[in-house]
Amino acid sequence: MSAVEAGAHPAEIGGELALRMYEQMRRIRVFEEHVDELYRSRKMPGLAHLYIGEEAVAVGVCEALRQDDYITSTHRGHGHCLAKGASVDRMFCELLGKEEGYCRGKGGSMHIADHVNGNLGANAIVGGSAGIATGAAFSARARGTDQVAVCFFGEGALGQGVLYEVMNMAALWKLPVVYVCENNLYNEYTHFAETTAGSVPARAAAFGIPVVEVDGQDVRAVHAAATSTVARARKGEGPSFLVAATYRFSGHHVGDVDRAYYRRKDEEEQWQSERDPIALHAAWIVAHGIASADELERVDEQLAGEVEASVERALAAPFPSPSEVDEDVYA
Ligand SMILES: Cc1ncc(C[n+]2csc(CCOP(=O)(O)OP(=O)(O)O)c2C)c(N)n1
Repeated sequence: MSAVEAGAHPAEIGGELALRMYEQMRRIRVFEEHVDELYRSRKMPGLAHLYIGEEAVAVGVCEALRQDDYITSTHRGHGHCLAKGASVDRMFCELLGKEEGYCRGKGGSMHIADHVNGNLGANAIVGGSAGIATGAAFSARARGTDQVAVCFFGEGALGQGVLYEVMNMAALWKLPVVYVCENNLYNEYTHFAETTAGSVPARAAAFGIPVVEVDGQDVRAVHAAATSTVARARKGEGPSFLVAATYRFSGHHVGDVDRAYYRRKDEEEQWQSERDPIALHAAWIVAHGIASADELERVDEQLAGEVEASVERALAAPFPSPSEVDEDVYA
């Protein structure tokens, strides 16, 4: 791999993988639409940061991983969790504060971890998971396994020093870690051009870490880029830095409804109508004769039913007993 490789080449993928990636992206989309609705109808305590629009990044990357590979996530983490295999039921239970949730209802949206599937957790601290992912990669090396760690982060984390400390170590020690920068253009309510000096790929290139820049709305391109960077890490050739160009279709969080003061409505509409990763992948599936539009619609209907049933179960599920209020809580 060259120092900076512009654009991964979408690999030819089989129909089974193409359909699985479609289904996974749709599952995330429907899940997130319900989260928004739960917030608006005041059934969900607290806030959540929706991943709608960015689904191809989590799915393209996680489909290139094994179950025992690690990921670390962010405050915008539902898509990463689901793409790595988390249970929709337990995710909704966690968001609604229920006992069956991943943190027994005490963590909420930004603290979901799923160790069985290698998900070391969401993280409310911007850039906070870079050290955890690099540590997991160090641990895999020390234990002599061939596991890989993927660190998802937004471009806002490029301003955090820890990222540069750990990239330095990962490069020196050839650790099996892939840094995945999801550049959705905005750090909260500020365009990243106002917070980020110089060039994004140059940051990793400075450590001799190979960079791949990819269209984050193209799930097959993301998958191809992830497959090559993960293979490189697994072979012991060291870290990579993957920059995925993407966009969040809704607000910074569910309560960020009036956002015209920081980004134009027509910009949002253009991304939604022309760059929706699910619509783009669906069109590709149909054009390649893998499934018809009707068949995809049936997948959508089945998923909608499953996720709806899961919300209903979570709403009816019990809260933890008040006597457990100080259990599993660390300060
Ligand atoms: C260390 C730290 N500083 C500030 C914040 C407040 N904060 C929460 S999200 C966010 C912006 C994050 O932008 P980015 O990393 O690009 O992720 P995105 O929200 O776009 O997915 C900020 C500044 C925080 N959570 N942690």
